[in-house]
Amino acid sequence: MLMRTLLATVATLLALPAAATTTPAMAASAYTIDGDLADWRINSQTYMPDGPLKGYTIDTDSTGGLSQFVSPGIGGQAYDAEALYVDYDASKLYLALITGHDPSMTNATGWAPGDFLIDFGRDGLFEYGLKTTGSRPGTLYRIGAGNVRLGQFTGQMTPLGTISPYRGGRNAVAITGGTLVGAGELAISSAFTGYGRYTTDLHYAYEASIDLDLFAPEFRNTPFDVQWAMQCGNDVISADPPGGVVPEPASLALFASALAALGLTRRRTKPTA
Ligand SMILES: [Ca+2]
Ligand SMILES: [Ca+2]
Ligand SMILES: [Ca+2]
Repeated sequence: MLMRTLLATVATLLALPAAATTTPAMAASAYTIDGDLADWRINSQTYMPDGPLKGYTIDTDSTGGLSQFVSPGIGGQAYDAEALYVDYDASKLYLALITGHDPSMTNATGWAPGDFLIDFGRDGLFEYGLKTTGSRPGTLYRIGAGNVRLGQFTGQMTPLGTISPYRGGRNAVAITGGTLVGAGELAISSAFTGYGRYTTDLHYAYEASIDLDLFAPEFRNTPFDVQWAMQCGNDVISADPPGGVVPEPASLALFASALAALGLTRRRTKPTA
């Protein structure tokens, strides 16, 4: 997907200078988890954030009806994941998602929304998930390989360029089990218009925060990805902020320059058609 790759690359080029100038004092950020993404300072036309977020991915802005390709499946605007944003400060991890997928859908009426999944180590296996639906939305689960629902598409790639380690190379899309760790915050907006290339298309925003203390100490300072998809897996979006949660303040500047030196860039899961 040339456009998809280009968009991700542009995002990286614009984000890296900002990261390089990030200081520990600037790392503190606060978001109000209310489903209103005004505090993320996102350009409504381009989805670009106007600030040094830790990571984000802007996906292809599809439109139209269910026969339109959104990669790896079809589904048009109703199954379009537009952008995923990740930030953190000294105490919390923050997530924001914009999608054309109606959060009120269920697997009986179409496909339910998936959960936010977090892959520490960027090996394709998710260690945590934040529920978006069901009886406990906004709660964090520690999950293993057997605790996820898989999407419909096989042979999907991980951010490292290998096939997804889940059965059939499928994308993980939602939590089916695991151990309840604690409560995060989650807010989902009602439908809104005015975003993206197709300003009359309906969008929905998810906003979440997770207390960093809920993650096991072994994952501190470990690179991680965040992924979301609706439960069919028709459109998958993934963002990988450089570095791990709870960076040590003194290491931040070094960390940014080391990233530049290594040529590390943000990559997204790039499903094959
Ligand atoms: Ca907000
Ligand atoms: Ca769209
Ligand atoms: Ca992992």
